[in-house]
Amino acid sequence: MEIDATRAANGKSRSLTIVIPALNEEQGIETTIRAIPRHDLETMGYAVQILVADNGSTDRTADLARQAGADVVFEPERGYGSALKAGITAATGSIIITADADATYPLESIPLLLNTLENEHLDFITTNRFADLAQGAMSRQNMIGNTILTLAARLLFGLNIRDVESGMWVFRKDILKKLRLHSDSWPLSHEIKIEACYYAKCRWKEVPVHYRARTGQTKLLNGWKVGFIDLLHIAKKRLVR
Ligand SMILES: Nc1nc2c(ncn2[C@@H]2O[C@H](COP(=O)(O)OP(=O)(O)OP(=O)(O)O)[C@@H](O)[C@H]2O)c(=O)[nH]1
Ligand SMILES: [Mg+2]
Repeated sequence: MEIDATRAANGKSRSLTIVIPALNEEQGIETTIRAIPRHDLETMGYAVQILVADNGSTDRTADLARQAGADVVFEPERGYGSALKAGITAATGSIIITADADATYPLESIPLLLNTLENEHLDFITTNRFADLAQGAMSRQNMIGNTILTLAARLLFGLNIRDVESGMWVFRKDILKKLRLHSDSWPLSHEIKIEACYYAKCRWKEVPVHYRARTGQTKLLNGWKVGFIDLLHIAKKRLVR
């Protein structure tokens, strides 16, 4: 239904939406959106929608996003998970790609990731930032926290994964009906992987990517506290889905 509607509107047979959660990211939002190789993706036959999910920016994030060619969806409930879920729900594409609004994830690699999804008949791709970390891209604290959380997910769920908190995913929208995504905050990042790869048994792969140092201020405050909540959430997810 969605694909047919897109074909009628754009003459394209495939459709994708890039969902970008953003909270006061006026310094990075334009660079992030402009890094999307929209023309190349359209040449590949995709109708492209860029959707910024904003739920509380008090700066020019939304205006700059629209100027750069994105649609903006607003969600009253604050939080990383809440914003992402609102964006994913509003997405018209049959394939969804997520990335932060801070110019860290390699949006120029989207064609490569899509080819991997299509050629290897996958449902879900997650990315491994540790494979190619630029200098200063991840603080020592985040590196330690991410390593502990990844080890917990590997141990508890037997997932062969190296970066359980990566925020860049590529997946078919139709897998959403099989996923139980409860978190409205940071845990959504590992919850979607545990749901897709462990509970829903999707065909998945983790792909190495380049990860750059952030533009603008981090929104991940109280890192150790967030990490502890994440760890509890992973453990709880093993007991109750
Ligand atoms: N809409 C919305 N976006 C959020 C919220 N919290 C975080 N974000 C966005 O989610 C993405 C991830 O947040 P970041 O601050 O980049 O967190 P991180 O990637 O773990 O850490 P650094 O990039 O190292 O700072 C960014 O694009 C944020 O703007 C929120 O409450 N609402
Ligand atoms: Mg970030």
